[in-house]
This record gives sequence, structure tokens and C-alpha cells, in this order.
Amino acid sequence: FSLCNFRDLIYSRTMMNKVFGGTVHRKSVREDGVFSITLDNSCSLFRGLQKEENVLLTHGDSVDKVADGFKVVAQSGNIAAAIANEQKKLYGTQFHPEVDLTERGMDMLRNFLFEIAGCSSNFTVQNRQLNCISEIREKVDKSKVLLSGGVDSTVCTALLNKALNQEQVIAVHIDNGFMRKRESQSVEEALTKLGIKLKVVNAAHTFYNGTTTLPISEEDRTPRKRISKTLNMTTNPEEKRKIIGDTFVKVANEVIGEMNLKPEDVFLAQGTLRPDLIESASHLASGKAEVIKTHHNDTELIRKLRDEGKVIEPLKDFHKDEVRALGRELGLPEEIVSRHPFPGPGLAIRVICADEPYICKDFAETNNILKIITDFSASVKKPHTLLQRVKSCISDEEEEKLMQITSLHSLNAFLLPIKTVGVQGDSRSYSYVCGVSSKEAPHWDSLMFLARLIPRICHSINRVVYVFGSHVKEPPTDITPTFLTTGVLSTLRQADFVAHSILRESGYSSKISQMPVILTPLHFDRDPLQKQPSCRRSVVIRTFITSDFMTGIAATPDNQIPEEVVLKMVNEIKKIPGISRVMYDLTSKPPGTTEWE
Ligand SMILES: *[C@@H]1O[C@H](CO)[C@@H](O)[C@H](O)[C@H]1NC(C)=O
Ligand SMILES: *[C@@H]1O[C@H](CO)[C@@H](O)[C@H](O)[C@H]1NC(C)=O
Ligand SMILES: *[C@@H]1O[C@H](CO)[C@@H](O)[C@H](O)[C@H]1NC(C)=O
Ligand SMILES: CC(=O)N[C@H]1CO[C@H](CO)[C@@H](O)[C@@H]1O
Repeated sequence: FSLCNFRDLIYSRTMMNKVFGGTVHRKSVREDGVFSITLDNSCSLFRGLQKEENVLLTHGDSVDKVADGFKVVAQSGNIAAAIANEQKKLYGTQFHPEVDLTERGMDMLRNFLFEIAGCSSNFTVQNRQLNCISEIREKVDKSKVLLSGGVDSTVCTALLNKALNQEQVIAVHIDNGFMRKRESQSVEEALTKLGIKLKVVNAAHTFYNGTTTLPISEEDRTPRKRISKTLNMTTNPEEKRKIIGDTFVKVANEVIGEMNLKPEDVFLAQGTLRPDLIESASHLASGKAEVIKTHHNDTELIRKLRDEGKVIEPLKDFHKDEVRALGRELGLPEEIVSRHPFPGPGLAIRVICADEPYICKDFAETNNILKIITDFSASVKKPHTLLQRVKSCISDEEEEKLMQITSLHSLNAFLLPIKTVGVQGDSRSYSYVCGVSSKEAPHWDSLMFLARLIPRICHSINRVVYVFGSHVKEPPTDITPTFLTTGVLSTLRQADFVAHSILRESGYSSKISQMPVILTPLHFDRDPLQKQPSCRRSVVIRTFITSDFMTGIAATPDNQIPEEVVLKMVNEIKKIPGISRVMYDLTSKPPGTTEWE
């Protein structure tokens, strides 16, 4: 039995000759998109489907003639979208049955597995739960299990509680002061309902006042170290993470010390999921994440347990949606189960800290290029040295579309003097954000188009955001000094709470994989005559849709999320004291990572 994507076949020359008789047509540009295909629903693969179905198709390589024994069983225009040899039970599709965008893809896979290949299904959440439970019992036996973590570990805690005796499970939650509003309470409440006692350690002030040791300077290779500033005075993202990691180790060691646990009697449980493993294996996605994760758990006891193979990860074969199903099965409330993933260092990495603006020597030139892009229809009429640079980065069709957009809409684009993390080529970079504002109401398709174009033309730009509100005439060129202090965090916590409550009430929470809300040190619209100091901050809403956790897109308002939901978030966030403007991140990954830091 075989079901595969054309592309896999096409790149194997022997398969290509065998199946297609050597006639594959290659186009220079590949484009994925949702297309309606016409299919032959007498073919076993398509049984029960309509004659027309929407699928995510890869236009690119296509088949002109099929080999003997095969026939074309689906078409998109004059392109073969699927071929089959029913006798040999071989099937090939030019589209992706495995993605959500192929509406009936699951039915096709079901047909293939159960009707064609004769598989039967026992890989159910219930069965897997039973398997997990017997594995845990066998491994842990009479020992104790220690767990620490936030909401991500709640399902793991509930599972262990079901598998073992109550006194064997020790659940600790260290509140680092970077949790969301009501997060620690809701974890505690949900676990209490299941009869699990959670030890909550409030360590917020220890974290804000935490320090780490750093090399004397970047050039200094000697083991000499200096003590960093306290976290509440640190702006460098790497240093912030390192302090949080070190402080976690310090607090965890204290807690473990107080409990008098003997290493020989203890197992350590972690709520690691399949995507965590995938994510840390991919250099594109992980960056420093892996380092941070090990660092976090690197207490003396934990290291010892790891060396002895006494770390258990019962959810390591589960994907996020499967963990959610398991959580429901275990009786956890929907609020906890359907919550979006949240990073370990929490809100700390969603505050862009700064004590000075980020303005490098390319600032002015990049702003000039941005002007040419947003005034493209006028710029092409007068010669400009930078115009050629813009043109050399875009295709003819893109040039045409840019002409059209810039003649229809009055947009302006400008650099914002802050840094965020992104992926350019194969490496991480900390670089500028580009803001776009418009005189008219936002036209989202055009903005998304610009957001794809701009980082390709200007490599020092990692992200593009839309700035809500009136046309920005004077973009800020300095910043509001911003550190991880109680006040700053409570502003972000409030904005995050408002945005997520609105998303949840709208019913679109499950359509968005993650929605970081970020606080930036940007104060717009200051009166230059009154010399008002920069004292307000601006919030960014980053909607992110992904299924593989390695790449993803921002939700387009009016397409994947209703514009009115976004506008409601914007209006409510603007009411929070100290907020200047609200922005919407338009960037896909790459070039922008999910998180801003
Ligand atoms: C499904 O059945 C197979 C064969 O009996 C077995 O090996 C496997 O463990 C079962 N899977 C689950 C999740 O129960
Ligand atoms: C902050 O930490 C330092 C040591 O690093 C300590 O001396 C000081 O008392 C702490 N301050 C507060 C307010 O906790
Ligand atoms: C940081 O914390 C220390 C000690 O807790 C405090 O003295 C200092 O004023 C704080 N700094 C800021 C910027 O809030
Ligand atoms: C036992 C323990 O502390 N596990 C934690 C290890 O670090 C990851 C990432 O921060 C947490 O999610 C685990 O809960």
C-alpha cells in the first residue's frame, strides 16, 4: 500500500520513471495555495467525497502523462492532482491531504488507512492513557515523583495522580512573577478539584532582584566573571533569560532542600510534548530555547536523577491537541485544557526592555528605502539610486501589485527604534521593527503583501507591524526607559488579559495557535513643542497560526479572525493607563519568530 505526495515521488528518479513514464513538467516557481479540484469519487481514496473539494495544492512540478496501470483520479484545471493504480493500491496526490486547509483530507486518510490498507484503530486517547498509566506504575513503583511547572504540566500532574498514590506525587509551582493574570490560581484550583495538593512558591521578588554571573566582556575568554545587574535593571534579552534560569535553579534548590527528598527515592516528571522535541531538534525554530530548557532544570538533584535515568516524560509522544483530549478525559476544566502554549520565562520575554533607542548607521537609509516602497507608484517616475535596489528584490508581478497598492492607499512605513528577534537565512538576528500606518482604514491583504516584501528588501528588518490609529507623521525616535518592574509587568498583564478574554469570548481562540501580547517602549504622538518626555508604552498583538510549530503565519483580520474582534482588543487595550498605541504584527515565521525576544 502506498499513499504519497507527488513531490516525494518526483524527486526519486526511479519512482518517477516507473510511475510517470519520465514525463514530469517542472515550473520555476512553486506556489502553494487552496484550489478546488475535480475528483473521481468512485476511486477508493475519495469514497464518500463530493465531486469538487478544496485542497492545498502545490503547483510546481506536474505530471503530463501517467505510467501504465495508473489513471488520473483528480484534476485541477488541466493539471493532474491525484493518480492511482487501484489494483496495486498505489496512490499519489499533488496536494496535501494531511493539512487543515484540505477540508476533507482526514476522510481521505481514513479511507486509505481503514478501507484500502485494512488497518484498525486502537490508537485512541483512552488506550494511550491506559498504556501511559501502566508504564508509569511499572517504572516508578513505590518511589515519589516530583513535578514543577506551570499550566503546561497540569495534564502531566493529573495523569500521574491517576496512576499513583496521592502521597507519591509532589507538585510544586514556582510563581516567578511573570505569569499571566490569575494563572497560578487557576492551576491550583483545577488541581485541587482533582484532589491534588499543589505547593505554590511565590518567588516574584526573588526573580525581580535576581542576578547571574557573566564574562567580563565579550572578548574576555578567561574564567573571570562579573555579577550582572539585577533583573529589574537589565535590558539585554540573553541576560534576562540567564538571570531567570539561574534564579529558578536557586529557588528550586531551596524548595527541594526544604522537602528533605532522598535522590534514591525520587523520580522527576516533565510535561515535555512531542512538538517540544521537534522544536528543539530544529535549529530554525529553537535558537537558544534548548539551552534555556536544560538550564532551568539543572539543579544538583535534577542532574543526578537525569544521570540515573530517573526522569520520566509520559507525554513525549503526544501532540498539543492530543494532550488537550487527554486533559479533558482526566477531568481538567476547558479553561486550562484549551489554553495556548506559554513560554517558560513568561511575560518577561514579552516586555521589550530598553534604556536607549536602537538606531544604527543604516537607520536613515533604511527609512528612505521604506519611503520608496510605500510611495512606489510616485517613486518610479523619478530616478532614485535606491529604486533599483527595491526593484532588484521583487518580481514583475510583485512590482505590478506594489504599483497598484501604493496608488490606491496612502501608507507610510518607518523604522521603530527597538530590536526584536527574527530568523534571517539560517541564523537568529536581533533587529528593527518596521511600522506601517495608513490614512484610510487598514486594507489587510495589501498590508500582508507589504509585510512579506519589506523584510526581503531590507534585511535589517525582522518584522512589520500595522500601527492602529491616525496616520503616523512623526514616528518616535526615542524610547520610554523600560525594565522588568512590578508596574511595567502589571500593565502588560492587564493588556494580555484583556486581549485573551476578548479572543476567548469571540470563539476564535482555537483558530489561533498562540497570541503573544507584547509591551514595547514606544510613545507615539508626543507634542514636540511641549517637550513632553517619552513616558507611555505601546502594545503589540501577535496572532500566530501554525500546525508544525516550525513555521507559521500571522492571522489576517477578516480572513482567519474577524476584524471586529481585533478592533475590540485594540479599543480595550487603549483604555489601560499608560498605553500609547496598539499595533498588529503582520509577520510570518520566518522571518519573524513567534515571540519577540
Ligand atoms: C494497538 O494494538 C497493537 C496490537 O495489538 C498493540 O501493540 C498496541 O500497543 C495497541 N495500541 C494502543 C495505543 O493500545
Ligand atoms: C536583592 O539581592 C541582593 C543580593 O543580590 C540583596 O543584598 C538585597 O537585599 C536584595 N534586595 C531585596 C529588596 O530583596
Ligand atoms: C530594582 O530592585 C532594587 C531592589 O529590590 C531596587 O532598589 C531598585 O530601585 C529597583 N530598580 C528599578 C529600576 O525599579
Ligand atoms: C521538573 C522541572 O523543573 N521541570 C521543568 C524543566 O524546565 C521546563 C522548561 O522551563 C519546564 O517546563 C519544566 O516544568
